[in-house]
Amino acid sequence: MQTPEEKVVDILKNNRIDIAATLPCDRIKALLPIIARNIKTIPLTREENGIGICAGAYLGGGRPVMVIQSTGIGNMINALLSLNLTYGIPLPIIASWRGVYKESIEAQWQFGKKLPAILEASGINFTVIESLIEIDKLDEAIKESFVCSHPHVILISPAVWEGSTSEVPKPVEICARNVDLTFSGTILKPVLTRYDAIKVIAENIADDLIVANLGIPSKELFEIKDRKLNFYMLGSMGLASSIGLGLALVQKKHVYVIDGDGSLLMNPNAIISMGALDPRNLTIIAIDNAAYGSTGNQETCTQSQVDLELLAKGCGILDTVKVHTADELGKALERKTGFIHVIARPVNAKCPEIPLSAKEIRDRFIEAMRK
Ligand SMILES: Cc1ncc(C[n+]2csc(CCOP(=O)(O)OP(=O)(O)O)c2C)c(N)n1
Repeated sequence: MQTPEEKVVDILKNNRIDIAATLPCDRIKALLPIIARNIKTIPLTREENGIGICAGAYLGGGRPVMVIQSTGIGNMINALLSLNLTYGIPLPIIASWRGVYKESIEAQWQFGKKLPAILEASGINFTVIESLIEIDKLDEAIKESFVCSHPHVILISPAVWEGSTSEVPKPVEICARNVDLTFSGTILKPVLTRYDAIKVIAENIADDLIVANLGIPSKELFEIKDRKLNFYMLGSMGLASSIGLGLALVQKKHVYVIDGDGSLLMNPNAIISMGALDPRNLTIIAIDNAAYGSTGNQETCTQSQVDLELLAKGCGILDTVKVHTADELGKALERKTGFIHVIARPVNAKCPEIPLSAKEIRDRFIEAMRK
C-alpha cells in the first residue's frame, strides 16, 4: 500500500515535475526526503527566493513546484503578484497548512486562519486538501497551474499525513570542516556609470541569456541593446539573481544577471543558493553604485559597511572579482567569472520606458531560447 507521501510523489512524477524547491515544515518531514530521492530538489533559505528560482527554471524549460510550510506564503505575496501573475508564470505550491488543524503553536493561528482570505484577495488560485481521500485534487491543481500559466497554492491539512507509515530519516552526521577564506579588497573612487558597465556587458555577450534588474538597469539595457534573450524585470525587487539561478539550473546557455547592490542586499538568499548549487553557467554582475539608483540614489550600506564580493565569497561563491574599469569588466566577462563586483557611480541615464508588456517579454524570451 502506498503511503500518502508516496502518492504525492507519484502525482508529481506523473506531471513531469523536474524541480522541487523546498523549505521544511514539521508536518512534511517524511514527504521531503521522498521528494528529494525522486526529483531534483533545491533547498531554500527563504520562500520568496524560491519564487525567483522556480520562475527562472520554468522560463528555461523546466517544470518546477514548491513544497513549503503555509507560513512561507507570507514571504512570497509580492513576488507571486509581481512575477507570476504579471508575466503569466505557472507554479504549483504545495503548502503544509498550519494554524488550523490540531495546531498547538499560537504563532501559526493568525496567518493560517486568514490565509484563504489573503489568497482570495490576491487573486491567487488555491485548493484545500482536508484528507487523504481528496489527494487527487493535487493532480488537478498542478495541471491547472501549467495550463493556465499562473500559480496555484495547494493547502494540505496535516490530517492527510496522519497514520502514515513513511519513515523520517535520521539527521546526517555533521563532520568537522575548515573555513579557509582570506580576503582583502580595495574600492577605488568609481569611474564607470551603470550605463557604461551595461554597454560593456552588451558588447561581450553573444547568444547568452541576460536577466536585467528592475527599474533603470532594464531600461538602460533596452536602450543600449534590446534582444529577445534579455529578460527585463518590471518589479520583484531582489529576485533578478534568483531568476538567473533558476535559468542556469535548466539551461545549457550561460546566464548573466545584471543585479544591483540594493537588490542583492534585499535578497542575499539568492547568492546563498548560488553558493550551495554552484552552477558553472551563471555570472552575477553586481553593479554597486552604493545607492538605490532607480528610486533617486538613496545611499545603501555598501557605501561604508558591506563588501558585496566578500559577501559572495562568504556565501560560497569563490570565483569572484572586483572591477573598476571597462577593460577589467570585459576581461571578467570573457572569463565567465561567477560573481563580478562592479564599482560604479550613482548615475541614472535618461531612458524611455520599455514598450513591451510582461507577457511579451516572457514569450519572446522563451521562444528565442528554444531556437
Ligand atoms: C519590495 C520593493 N521595495 C522597494 C521598491 C522600490 N525600488 C525599485 S528599484 C529600487 C532600487 C534598486 O536599487 P539597486 O538594486 O541598488 O539597483 P540600481 O537601481 O541602483 O541599479 C527600489 C528601492 C520595490 N520595487 N520593491
